[in-house]
Amino acid sequence: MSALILGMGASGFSIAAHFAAAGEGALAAADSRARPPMLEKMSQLLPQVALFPGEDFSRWPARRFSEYERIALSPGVNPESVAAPAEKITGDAGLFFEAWRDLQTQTKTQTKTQLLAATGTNGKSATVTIAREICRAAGLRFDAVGNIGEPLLDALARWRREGFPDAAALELSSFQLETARAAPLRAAALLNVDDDHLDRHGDIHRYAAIKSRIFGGADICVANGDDAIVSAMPACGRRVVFSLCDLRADWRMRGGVIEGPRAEYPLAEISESAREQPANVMAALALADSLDAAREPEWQKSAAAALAGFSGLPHRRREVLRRGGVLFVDDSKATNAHAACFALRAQKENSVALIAGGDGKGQDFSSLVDAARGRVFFAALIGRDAARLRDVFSRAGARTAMAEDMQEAVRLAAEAARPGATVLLSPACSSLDMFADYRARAEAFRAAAEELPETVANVSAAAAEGNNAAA
Ligand code: UMA
Repeated sequence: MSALILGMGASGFSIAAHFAAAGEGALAAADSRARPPMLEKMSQLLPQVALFPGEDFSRWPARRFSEYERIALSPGVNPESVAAPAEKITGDAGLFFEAWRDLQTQTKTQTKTQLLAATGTNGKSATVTIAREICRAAGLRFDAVGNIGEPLLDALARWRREGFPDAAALELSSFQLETARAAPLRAAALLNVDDDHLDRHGDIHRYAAIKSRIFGGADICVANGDDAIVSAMPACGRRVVFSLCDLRADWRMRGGVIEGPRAEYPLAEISESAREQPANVMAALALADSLDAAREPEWQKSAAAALAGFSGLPHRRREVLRRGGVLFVDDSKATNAHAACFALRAQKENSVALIAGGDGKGQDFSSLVDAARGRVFFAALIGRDAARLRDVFSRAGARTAMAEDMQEAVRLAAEAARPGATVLLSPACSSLDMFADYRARAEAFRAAAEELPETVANVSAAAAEGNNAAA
């Protein structure tokens, strides 16, 4: 079967390798960038794939696509930008589930691995990571893969080589779900639906409908009872509800204790990183609880130990360094306003010199006004949506400045900050207009902070004192 792969990033490479390993016929890959990230790796390791970098395939006529039987999209490629019939289009998640079904139908390759998955506007990475920690603490071989980092098809190839885990949690984005059909999952969690990616999905109803696909083939559907959109979604499998306010939910909060069907976890006994995201913890507990291993007598004890030891995610409110009494915090993973609000609300009064901006993906930023008011005294703004954010933070009473790049933003924020303040990178935007991904953005932040002279905040402190207080 011939196939065209669109996008030569991490997923594009994994799709090409998957097709090549399956011995598929004519393979080609295209990317709008002249030097896409995986160009060299693909030409070296997959010489059978014809490569078309620097091609704006959104302008290709239908006949260019008709040469191929399948068109496999990287998550970042909008299906609507491709003039190919919908039935030919697939993506990495669609191919992963197809391959998974094939594995299960042949006795020789059947695996006992139980698949879990999570989606939602925010908290997906935290949820699959907490589920992984819980399961590993119980002695399971358990991987968290997908949107969190390792592409699904790379994980599948690795499992084929090295052996399948006991269970795995797939982090799935709306981009991946958009091109996938019902997934054969033991349990799927839908965490929340908020304004994000609306430049791609049009409106929140369409975005929500795509997210709800995660429930399509799941035996157990874990739903956030506190999210009105999620609560209204139909579930095919057994519904398990988690809620911070509803005492009738399967997983609920009562007097500072997370209560589940068979176990209780007092918040006081779990780590600070886990305690500050109780909804994600409940979703992870509910997912993990769907596994056969959760019936073991020691399960609750090991889950409690995992929650006590959970230290958070990389690039999520992580302290990077201190310079001249100013703390630099990396929250680069906050790619939408919802996530940035969460980081801001945890900050002290009048303490934040914020760095925000990038590609806002058509979001409504207005929720940031309240979260920033009284906390953010200065905002350095970068990227495509810097001007829109300048209005938002001005409305919140902060001084603002536009910066060309991360280095300038860090310098401006550090100069505005007095000792005791926090320079917080919490962009509320995707990084793709300026960086390869949010990790590269975090690296640029760290590098710029490390380059600052030790004295930068102190030197400007006297001048800034009045400013900060006045802001
Ligand atoms: N490209 C085009 N034309 C387009 C769009 C993209 O040619 O219209 C090309 C780009 O030039 C680039 C390549 O496609 O060379 C990139 O493909 P991609 O954007 O799909 O990114 P990947 O590198 O394959 O990474 C993807 C996810 N990225 C996106 O969904 C945008 C990664 O999630 C994920 O970790 C990785 O697959 C492995 O599964 C990142 C992300 O930002 C973290 N996700 C979004 C989010 O979490 O909000 C959904």
